[in-house]
Order: sequence, then C-alpha cells, then structure tokens
Amino acid sequence: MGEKKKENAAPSTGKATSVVDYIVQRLADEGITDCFGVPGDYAFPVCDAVDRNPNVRWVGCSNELNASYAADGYARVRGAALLSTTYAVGELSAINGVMGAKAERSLVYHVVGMPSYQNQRVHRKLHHTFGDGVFGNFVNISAQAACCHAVIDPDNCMIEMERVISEARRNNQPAYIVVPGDYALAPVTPTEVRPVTLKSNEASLEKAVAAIAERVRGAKSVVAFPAFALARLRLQKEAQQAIEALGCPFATTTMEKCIIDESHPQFAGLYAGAVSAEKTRQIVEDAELVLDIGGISLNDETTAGFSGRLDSARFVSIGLNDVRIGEQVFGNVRLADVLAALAKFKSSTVPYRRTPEQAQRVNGKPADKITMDPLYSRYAAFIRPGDNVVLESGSSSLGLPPMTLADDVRVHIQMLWGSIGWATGAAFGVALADPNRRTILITGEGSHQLTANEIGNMGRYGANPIILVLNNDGYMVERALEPYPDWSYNDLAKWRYADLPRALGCADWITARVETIGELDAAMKSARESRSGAYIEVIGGRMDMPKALAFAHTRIKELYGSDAA
Ligand SMILES: Cc1ncc(C[n+]2csc(CCOP(=O)(O)OP(=O)(O)O)c2C)c(N)n1
Ligand SMILES: [Mg+2]
Repeated sequence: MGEKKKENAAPSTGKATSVVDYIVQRLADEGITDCFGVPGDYAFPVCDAVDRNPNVRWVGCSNELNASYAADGYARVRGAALLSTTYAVGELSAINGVMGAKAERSLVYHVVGMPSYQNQRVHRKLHHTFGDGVFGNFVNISAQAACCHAVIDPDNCMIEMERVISEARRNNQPAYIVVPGDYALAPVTPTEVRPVTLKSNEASLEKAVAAIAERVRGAKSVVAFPAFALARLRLQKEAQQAIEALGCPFATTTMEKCIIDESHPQFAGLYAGAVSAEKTRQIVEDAELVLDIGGISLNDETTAGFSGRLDSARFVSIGLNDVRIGEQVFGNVRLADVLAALAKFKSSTVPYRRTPEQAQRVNGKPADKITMDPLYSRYAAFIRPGDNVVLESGSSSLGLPPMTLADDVRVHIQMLWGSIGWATGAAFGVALADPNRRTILITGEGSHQLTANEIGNMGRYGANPIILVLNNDGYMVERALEPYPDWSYNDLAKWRYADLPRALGCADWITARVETIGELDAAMKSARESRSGAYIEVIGGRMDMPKALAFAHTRIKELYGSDAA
C-alpha cells in the first residue's frame, strides 16, 4: 500500500549489528511493520535504520503530534506501534499523544535519537537545548508519558530492550527508548537474552479463579463489563467465551462500544449512567456483582457526569496482572489466563437472553436539512461488518454510541484522555494497520482543524478512509457545556473543508459538501463504492445536539464541581 518501501535503502554494511539496527529489528519482531514519525538530525540514525530494515516501512507524518496519534491508532489494531521523533522539539510535540496512549493502554514504542554521548560528556551548547549543556531535561518529561524507559548504550542495549518490551507488554502502555547518536551507530555488545513470556503464578491464578467462581455462584445477579484493554490486547474472543460460560448479561461503556458484537444474546446495552436505556441501567445498577474484565473506566465521560449508581463494593475486578475482590488481591495473574479458566466455568443458572428490540429506524426525508436524529441513524445504517470506525470526542462521541451497530465492527475512541484532533491522526494509523477493513472517521470540524493536515499522508500512503466531518459552525460540545453558548472562543475559522483533500494532494478522492438528507445519502453511497478515500463535509445546525449532550447541559455542576463551567 502507498509509498514503495526501500527504494533508496542503503546497502547493508555487513558489519556487526549496530545498536539502532538491533532496536528496530527487535521491535519488528513484535509484529510492527511501520514506523510513524518526523525525521531530525539527532534521529537520523533511527530513521536510517528503519529505512534500511526490510521489515519496517517509514511512514512520514506532518508533525509529531499527528504521528503519535497515528501510532496510537495503529497499536490499537496491531497490538503495538513504533513512533520515531527527534530530541526535544520532536518528542515534546508528540507528548500529548503518547500520554493519551498511556492513559488508554495503547502500546507505542517511542524511539528518540538524542545528541551524541561525546557531545553530552563535554556539555556542548547544541540546538534543541536551553544552551546549558544539560541533556537530561527532556528525557524525564518523555519518560512520564511511558510506563518504562531506557537510555540505550551498546552494553545495555540487548538487556534493556527485553526489559522495556516486557514491561510495556505487561502494562500495555508506551515505552520510551532514547539513544545518543554515536551509540546508535556503534556495534551492539552481544549479550545472552531471552524474550520474557508473561506467565501467571499458578497458585495465585488458581486461588483467584476459585474466588471469582465462588462470588459468581453466590450472587443472585451478575453483570459483566468487558473493558477496553481487552481490545488493545486482542482478547475480545476470549472475553466473549468467558462471558458465555458465565451466562450473565454484559454491558459496555462507550469506551468498549462493539468490543463484542451487539447482536450477542447476552448484550444488555450501552451503559452511560442516567442516559442508559432503562433496562440496561437496571441490569447494571441492580446487579449484586459487577464483573469488571480488564479494568473499565467509570469516569465523568462514560457515566454522563457520574449520573449512575454503581457501588464499587460490588465489583470483582480482573486487571491485566491481578484480580481484586474487595480487600483481597491476587497478584501476578494474567488476564488471558483468568479468561481461559473462566471459559471452563460450569454455570448452574439459565443464561441471560435479552428480549430482541425493534430494528432502528432511519428517518428524515431527502429534502430535509440534516439534523442529529436522521444523521446518526444514517451513520448506524451505513456502518457495516468489517468497518473500523474512529470516533472523535465532541458531539459525535455522544451521538453515535447509543445507536446499535452491525456485527464485526470495531470502534476506536479516545474517551478518557479526550484530546481533540486524535481521531483524524488515529484514523491514519488504523487505516495502515488494517488495510483490509474500511476505516471510517467521524469527527467534528473543530477537532479536525487540529490535525487535518494528516489527510495528505493518508493519500500519500494509499489509505482510503471515508471521512465524515460535521460542520456545525464551531465547538458545539463546548457551547452545550456552558450556561452561555455564544462565547467567541467557541467560533472557528470558516474552512472550506471539502476542498482540503485536493489541496493536500488527494486528487482522486471523492469529496462532497452536503446540506440535505438526500445529498448526504448520495455522497455516502459514492463514498462506499469508491476505492479511493472519500471526504464528506456534513452541514449541521449550530446548536442541534444529540440527546446525551442536551442531558450533559443539565449536569454542569456534577461535571465541573460548580455551576459555572
Ligand atoms: C487538545 C484539546 N484541546 C481542547 C479540548 C477541549 N474541547 C473538547 S471538545 C472541543 C470542541 C469540539 O468541537 P467539534 O470537533 O467541532 O465537535 P462538535 O461538538 O462541534 O460536534 C474542545 C475545544 C480538548 N478536549 N482537547
Ligand atoms: Mg463543531
């Protein structure tokens, strides 16, 4: 797909593996075939190593923030991603995206090239520094965005790579790997290392599973919450098998939208506090036991401003590496092992079966202006099995999730970290990670303005997403979350969004600007039929908001702790 690999790859030197060649190949061994980034002189050794590695393609991004979002999106699909930035100016630009990956458990290896050890040792005044001869100023900052980090030299390289890889996999969070330019090119010191396999402590696992089984058997009602980390670890099927063996209903928050097919007979609906369907709310809030599988995040966003009644004392929590039941903690057990054991659970109760609901109606007439009900019901009908949907924070992340979506759809959302612009960058990474599925980006225009320049690279690398941009004349979600919606800071420069793909080099994309339902239907049809990318600017009303957002407007105090947001 896209830019051919290795056209101007330098011939292999045939010398002993250099430190940086080792780093890149070791990460390729983790299944990574693309490196997102922006080059820079201190990072040249890393960029060169990627360019000459036959297994990894360099994917140039417009800026480091976009690259970090793209890497996050890619990691969510592939399990891990590689991000390369240059010292200080590059890595600091990437940090918001890498922090988001940490918050949302997405495994991004952030590899940074730094000034040479020689220059560090003599405290040279170099560019991309404060001119103080100090080189550790930024390492500490980037390290905060990772769960582990390593400053690489030839002697520690092989050992440190195994350490950070196993630690990053244990937590499924970013690792920061920084390497001085001269050390990067030096031969790696051969060291005996073996990749760490993450195993459970057998005794602890047995006790944990027995304790869960006992609690499940003793509870009059159980509800399961398969958590977003399952998707990151690609354990959706295993979680489904465990839930089927337990026979209990399961609900999801928006962060887990579609993690298991929504047609599943045990699916009890989307839980979002007081804006959940009544039946879902009852099942979840009245359950005697809530089985949290993978660490759900009941934050202000997923609970519609803490509007639910969920008692944490009723929780049994299966984490990535431990199980927690009240005060009892079973350490050193892996989520995958607990799921495999629970899949063998013999339930004595009749499994939960939901009552089928009426099919969702797609409403609106062709000549109508586009309003939220017809818009989201249309999006839901448009999304089909095999799609990867990337959903931006804003009114879209409240409008689409209440709709039931087709089976075998994967939804990607950054709800906890909630950095706008993420979805456009992430959609690029998702599209490259999984070219066999169609990537659909659903975003507001305000968020899109932060990272829209990445569209150029989508075209450049042959990605063919369908991009749906809601243009509602500003930051509507912010207008809704304030008593006074018309502050000037919620207005935006009036871009000609539908002209962007052409300006950014995607000449063969389908583009449209639609104001009526009929125009939207026609544009979506041609987008679906196109083999190239498609970009649809959807004109919406300035204060036309989905129901959940209107509800949030009534909970400003709970959301922000005071009446005035
Ligand atoms: C990086 C970042 N900056 C600012 C915000 C605050 N913020 C949250 S949503 C939003 C506006 C989103 O507007 P738009 O994308 O147009 O969506 P709409 O609600 O209008 O559909 C802003 C500015 C944020 N979450 N992240
Ligand atoms: Mg908007």
